[in-house]
Amino acid sequence: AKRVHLSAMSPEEFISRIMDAEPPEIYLMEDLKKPFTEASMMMSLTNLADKELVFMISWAKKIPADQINLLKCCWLEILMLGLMWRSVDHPGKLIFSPDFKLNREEGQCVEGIMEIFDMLLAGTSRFRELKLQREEYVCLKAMILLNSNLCTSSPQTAEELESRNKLLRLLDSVIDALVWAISKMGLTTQQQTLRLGHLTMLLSHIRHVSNKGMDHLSTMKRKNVVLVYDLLLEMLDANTSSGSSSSQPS
Ligand code: AOE
Repeated sequence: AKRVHLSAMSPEEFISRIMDAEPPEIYLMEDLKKPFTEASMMMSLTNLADKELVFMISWAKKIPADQINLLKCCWLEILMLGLMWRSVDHPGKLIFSPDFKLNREEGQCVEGIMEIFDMLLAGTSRFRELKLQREEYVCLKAMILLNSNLCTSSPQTAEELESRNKLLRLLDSVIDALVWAISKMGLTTQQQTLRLGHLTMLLSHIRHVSNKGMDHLSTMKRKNVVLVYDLLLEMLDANTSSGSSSSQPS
């Protein structure tokens, strides 16, 4: 029963499968030495991201597509959407983990990061305004994964064409599931259509912030502010030409 095609399921079943695939709550488990320095803040952020990536890979495997290649494009978008979801009930704060929360008022210490902080807070407020539901959140996350490659890949071989078609069918199922989740909310048909539009438009904001964040991380790495290692490094390298791992001592 485990190998049942996700695209052959009812929207309800589909959502319950992707809800089951949700990663657990992750703790940073570090003594945060305050005041933060640029290096210690970046180290905490990247340590957390690194831990989350391990669980993100197991999550993506349960949404059967070409997971690793897809994740290379969208891992930071997925981290950011997760961060917004955890922070949605805490105006003005970003809840990285139960033991790592940051306020806007805590001020500036990492160069260039407050712009990203504010764009994340703005997206979070928008989700709060919309009263984002858990079912919608898991659908949006799967949509980011499945959509990440579609506009950049032009299939060359029969295999690539096949995998692209599979991706498109899965994406259709996720959209159906999102539509179903919205239809449970007791809105008029027009309100449902508008909500679908507003939710999907937020994905364009997330893509934008993620691109900014990717540039930021590669700059921090190039300036040796932070040592980016293993998994995170591999994911960063996939996004930047300047991210070559050979430029950093191991
Ligand atoms: C890590 C885990 C996660 O779940 C999400 C994100 C999203 C953004 C990522 C970050 C991460 C990993 C590291 C990245 C960053 C974007 C750019 C950076 C990739 O290279 C989080 C972005 C938001 C970061 C906000 C940090 C605020 C720091 C300023 C606050 C401050 O200065 N304080 C608290 C210290 C005050 C003492 C002076």
